[in-house]
Amino acid sequence: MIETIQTTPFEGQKPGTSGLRKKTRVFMQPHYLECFVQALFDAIGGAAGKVFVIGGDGRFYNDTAVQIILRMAAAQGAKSAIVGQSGLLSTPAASHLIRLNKTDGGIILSASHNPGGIDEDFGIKFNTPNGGPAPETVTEAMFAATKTISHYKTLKTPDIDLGTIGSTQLAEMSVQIVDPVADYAALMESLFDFPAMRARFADGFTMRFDAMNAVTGPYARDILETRLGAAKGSVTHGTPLPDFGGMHPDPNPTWAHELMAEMMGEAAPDFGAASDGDGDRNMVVGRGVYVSPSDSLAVLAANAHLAPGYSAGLKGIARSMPTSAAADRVAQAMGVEHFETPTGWKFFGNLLDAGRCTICGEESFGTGSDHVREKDGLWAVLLWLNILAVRGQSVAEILTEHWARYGRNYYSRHDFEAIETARADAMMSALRVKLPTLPGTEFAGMTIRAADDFAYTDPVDGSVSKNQGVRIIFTDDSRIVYRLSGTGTEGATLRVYLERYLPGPGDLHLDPQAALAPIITAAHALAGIDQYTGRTRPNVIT
Ligand code: VG1
Ligand code: CO
Repeated sequence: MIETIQTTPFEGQKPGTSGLRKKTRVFMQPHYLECFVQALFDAIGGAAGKVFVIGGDGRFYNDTAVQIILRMAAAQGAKSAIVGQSGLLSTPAASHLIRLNKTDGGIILSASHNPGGIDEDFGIKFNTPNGGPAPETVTEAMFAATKTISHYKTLKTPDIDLGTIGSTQLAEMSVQIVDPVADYAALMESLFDFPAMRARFADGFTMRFDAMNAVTGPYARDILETRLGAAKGSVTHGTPLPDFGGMHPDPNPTWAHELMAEMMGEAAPDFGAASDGDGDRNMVVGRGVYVSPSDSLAVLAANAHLAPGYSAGLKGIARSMPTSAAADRVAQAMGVEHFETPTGWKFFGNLLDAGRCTICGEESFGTGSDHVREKDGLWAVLLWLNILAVRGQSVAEILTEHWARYGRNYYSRHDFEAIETARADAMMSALRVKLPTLPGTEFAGMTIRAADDFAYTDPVDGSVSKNQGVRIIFTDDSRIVYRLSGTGTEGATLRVYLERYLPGPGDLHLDPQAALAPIITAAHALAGIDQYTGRTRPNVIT
């Protein structure tokens, strides 16, 4: 029986860099999730007759939210829903199912790399029929709808069983519960040289994959251990838990410290990797060597032709603005286009759909290709494994050869988390006001060539996105970028992105923090970080 529930709008239901993220208890308030879901359906022209993919990363409230969304979809007259078993789907697997089944989009429950649990974070995002994150026009329409909402529609029915694969019915809507892994694993087999990788594992190649108790565990076990023959136990923290077992599922050296310690230790395996809450991020580590995400993107792009799915070469390479220019050098050498987009995967969608680029990446441990419309953590790990299997070299050797050929873009991101929003805003405003006066001035012995607030005009549809981060570029192309995070749920997070290019042949193996020291000094002085935020040091360095 369809029910219409009267409600009033909630403040602040504004999607950020990737969906709406709030504290879990905020989402648990009566009508809160329902209001956003109704606004979402209204913003896309209703759900009647449509087919949606629904699933999430298994964090606390995932199962309840899936049931709420299913009831609401059925009440709006949706035709059917494709749901991952137990409500689980990684973000890239959801993107694939949306495309494979030619659906009208999907709803993914995740706060991605943010911690999970009743006192941590929850989130919801909508992906369009191309499988990619909703573009800004759509998220703006959703936000507008949340401000005027007066009622929502749902069903008065008990929960359905999400644990059994097969078809079931929710009022007039059919629900298909599917294996979350099968179709995704088949897609990976179609792209990569599984026999070569299997042979390398059979030869004694060792790896560790830290799933951080998040959604990738079942995918990694099936693909790495079962299909490729990595030793049992290669996947650690492989069972998705509602609170991620207390881990912060952000695959970077700070939060994936167990993996880092093993990879830097004496008995390190050949290869290490970790992924985030919803499985779209990856961190890659060789024995004794950390691979920065910007370098990973460049190496993957330069070697992608070694995998069957990319043997025809790349159409182009895209990176987010704060990501280092290492990938641009690869594109230039290949003679293909390269693009610089604002932060957030949604900006790659048009380029991928238009066939202008094949591989994309962000400095925040995100890499992916035109196989789906999301970044894809396991995909990146498999492409690395494919390259390692074909080249028969170590991660360190591959990096060394890469830098010798292209030079090295030393790179680091410094995060200042949970600072007071008012102070962060004041710092950014003061910086923006100063921008026109900066070119020609000197900081820490370096001269500024250009200073601006990044604006992007989408080359496919002409849409313009402004205020995407402050860029300070020096005469030697070294760079500082300042941005405030759009995924946090507490206070503000200041991200400072630092880059310096050294062409080689010398100085290709410096400690990045040492190589970047003058840029770091300039970054603090220029923006007055210490004065505004009260912090002299970042709390996460990647
Ligand atoms: C961060 C990253 C950005 C990424 C986004 C979503 O956004 O910087 O590159 O696309 O998270 O990733 P922000 O606004 O906090 O800098 V995920 O894996 O958390 O969905
Ligand atoms: Co994620």
